[in-house]
Amino acid sequence: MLTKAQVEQYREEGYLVVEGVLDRETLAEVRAEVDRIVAEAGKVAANDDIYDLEDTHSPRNPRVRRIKSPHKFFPLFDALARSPAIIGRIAPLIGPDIRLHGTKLNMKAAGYGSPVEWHQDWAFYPHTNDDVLATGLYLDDCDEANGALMVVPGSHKGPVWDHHADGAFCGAMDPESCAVDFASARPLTGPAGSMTIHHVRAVHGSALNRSNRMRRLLLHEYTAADAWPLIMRESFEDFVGARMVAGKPTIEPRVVPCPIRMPLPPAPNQGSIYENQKSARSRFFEVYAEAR
Ligand SMILES: O=C(O)CCC(=O)C(=O)O
Repeated sequence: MLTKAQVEQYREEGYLVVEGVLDRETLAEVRAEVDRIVAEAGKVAANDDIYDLEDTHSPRNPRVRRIKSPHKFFPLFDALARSPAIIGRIAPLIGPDIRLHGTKLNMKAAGYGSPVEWHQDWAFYPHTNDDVLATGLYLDDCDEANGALMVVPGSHKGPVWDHHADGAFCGAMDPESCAVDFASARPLTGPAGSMTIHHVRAVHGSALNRSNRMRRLLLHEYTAADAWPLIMRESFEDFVGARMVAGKPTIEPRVVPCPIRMPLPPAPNQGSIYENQKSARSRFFEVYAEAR
């Protein structure tokens, strides 16, 4: 389900955009479920297992930044993470035996949706090999104005950058001390229903949504079954069972030389990348408070 040119682009540049992955009906169904979940956010005052909230959230004025791990709580999202439309497109990149690492739905609401600072997913969850990637389904048409995901091409072949500040993990690169040409970053734009794919080592981030349009991105993180995490956070039964979305598990990890930095000691602010990044030394993207 990917052309040879798409596979080559992924290998060379570390990212892809594939249009038309979600058909109109599925898109409508997913959007309706998201609206339902967001409508419930008025009942919560603080971050919990499901909601990651904008700093400006209040029960009266609900502002959801992320729905965390939607596949764990809502069957529609579990089914989506296993769907042939996605698995068929990533198998040519990481092989037929595939494990789901995690899911998250970043909302980036119109007018104030938070930026995500430059980072590499590899800095959060290093594995024994880097046949690991994330897909992102756009639930809205996405362009640069509403906060497209941006990837620095070729950065997946480079170093793993320091994601620490003041002696602890902060989930963000320091834009002032990294030798990365952020100006070369490509915006991954596309109509609703498109899917982005980025390599686990690719440097990526996204800006504040200053447009009057939402930008919802449903991210799925997948690994080759023989890529074992260097920090195991979930049960072995799940690891070889429910989290397998295609093919067979193995207890023989494939180990390849890759640059690694451990995300330790843990970030002082826990709960999500947005919380982790609050302890970053400097920011690249403007935030809502400054934009007003
Ligand atoms: O939502 C985005 O634009 C970026 C998401 C991302 O990189 C993350 O949540 O790790």
